[in-house]
Amino acid sequence: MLSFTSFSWVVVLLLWWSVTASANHEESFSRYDFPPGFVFGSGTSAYQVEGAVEEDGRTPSIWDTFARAGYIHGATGDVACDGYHKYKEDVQLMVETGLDAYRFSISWSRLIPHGRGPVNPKGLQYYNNLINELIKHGIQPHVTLFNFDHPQELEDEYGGWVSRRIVKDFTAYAEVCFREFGDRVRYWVTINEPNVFSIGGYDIGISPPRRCSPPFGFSNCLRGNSSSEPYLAVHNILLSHASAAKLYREVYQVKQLGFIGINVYTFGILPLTNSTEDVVAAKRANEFLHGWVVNPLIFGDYPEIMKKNVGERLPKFTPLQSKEIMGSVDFLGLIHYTTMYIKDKSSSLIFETRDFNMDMAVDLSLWDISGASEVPFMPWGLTQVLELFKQEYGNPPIFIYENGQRTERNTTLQDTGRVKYIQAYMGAVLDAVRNGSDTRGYFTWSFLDLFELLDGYGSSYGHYYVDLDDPDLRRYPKFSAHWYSNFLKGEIVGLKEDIEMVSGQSRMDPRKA
Ligand SMILES: *[C@@H]1O[C@H](CO)[C@@H](O)[C@H](O)[C@H]1NC(C)=O
Ligand SMILES: *[C@@H]1O[C@H](CO)[C@@H](O)[C@H](O)[C@H]1NC(C)=O
Ligand SMILES: *[C@@H]1O[C@H](CO)[C@@H](O)[C@H](O)[C@H]1NC(C)=O
Ligand SMILES: CC(=O)N[C@H]1CO[C@H](CO)[C@@H](O)[C@@H]1O
Repeated sequence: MLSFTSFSWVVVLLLWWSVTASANHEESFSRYDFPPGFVFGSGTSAYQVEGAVEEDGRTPSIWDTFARAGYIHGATGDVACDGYHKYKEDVQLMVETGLDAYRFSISWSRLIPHGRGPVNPKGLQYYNNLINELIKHGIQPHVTLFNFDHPQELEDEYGGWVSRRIVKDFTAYAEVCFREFGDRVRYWVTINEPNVFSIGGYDIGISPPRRCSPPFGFSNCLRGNSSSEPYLAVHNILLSHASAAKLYREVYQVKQLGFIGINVYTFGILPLTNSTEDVVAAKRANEFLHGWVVNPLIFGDYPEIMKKNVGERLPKFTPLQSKEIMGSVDFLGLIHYTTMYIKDKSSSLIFETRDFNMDMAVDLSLWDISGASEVPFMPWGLTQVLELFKQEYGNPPIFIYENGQRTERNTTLQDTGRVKYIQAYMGAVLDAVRNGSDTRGYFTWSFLDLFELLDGYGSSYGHYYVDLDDPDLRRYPKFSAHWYSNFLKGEIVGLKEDIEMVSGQSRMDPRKA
């Protein structure tokens, strides 16, 4: 039963990268229906795109260790898209696509190979080159400092995010980035998705650093504690974020005039039935999944229901920490792919040994993995999330930093399903913006077909197909690249004829033949 509960988390995490489907949001709009200055972009992350993992002084991150141990069926980011060498070519594709902005992350172990101490001049040069190339072409860099890939040395030395020692090292790393790149980078995200990172890496152990404890783990974790470490990791992440944000604001923001935020993974959440239990459970799921990260940033503390259900395992903020965390974001980055139904499972609270999911006390087992690729997508779930952030959290500025559709890799360049998905979700963002949400940008995931976390090269979200059989890893635009490009140039999308054209092409998709 306990492992079944954890099994549910795998379902959720699978959905994290496996949403595909069809829908028909028929409203037509163009980018000019969004507020002036609204930014459209696309993203990647360091380990997923750069390759060159042993080049020019970079040392392994926890993702290198995990992938090389074979957990992604042998796939690794050793070469990935070779973005380290092909950045100029890729920026050229961004120019052709017409992106306003590009979201990427910095590899901590490329910039500071031992986690702290000397900066690697070659790493510095690479990110300077990339940033300069973007700026030269008028593309805004949006930079994430931590995208799941801290240096393996820090994991070995003190356990990475489960140790308070990481606060100092992360802050020093962030300072190097602010100091070296902040004259050109105005949008900083400290940490990507602490909620998903902790559940995957510290509760069920299906992603690095692969810490977990029986009966919750999926792999035989060598260390960890699924009952307490997910909470500890998020706590240290929040303290690290607050520390870096404080430094940025006190020393750099005044002259660099940038903005700092954090990313949170969000689900649209609906009660399975209208029973009081399920409605309350849906609210609880919101508090656990989103409030865990966002409440401390907005209100200075974890949600009451988490304190109640998690008890002593939930670390506490001192009054000073609470004060420093509260308000430590200029904006929130949201990652969003899907909506899920919530069924109450308060019965899990009678067990002494619990993990995050049991503390949340909801039953996620109704998610069907086999049907995942056919789940109808629910763009209004994103409108609902944006409404929730507006109403519960005082309408902070928001960037949607990831949204996109998974398909199998290399089935076709005619990714018409992806176009329908993106168009529908953009429409959902527009609905929220029209009702007052302070959303300021929308970024698709991903610019290229890259090394997908947990799935290697088996699936793709990209606008550009990367031919892995070609030694030059040539990039080919998919239909969604052309479509996005036209949208970015001001074309109206969502017209009836577009949809017919799109569905006509989708019938040629071999998977549906
Ligand atoms: C996990 O941590 C909790 C709280 O510190 C402790 O009570 C429990 O015994 C630990 N479990 C394991 C498997 O180490
Ligand atoms: C719950 O109630 C609302 C409003 O009455 C209704 O629209 C919806 O269909 C109900 N949902 C379920 C699952 O019964
Ligand atoms: C629009 O915003 C108002 C004010 O926040 C809110 O009461 C209302 O529910 C929102 N409408 C929708 C459809 O979400
Ligand atoms: C490895 C593989 O399946 N390659 C295919 C990718 O898609 C192109 C275009 O459809 C095919 O020509 C390749 O054979």
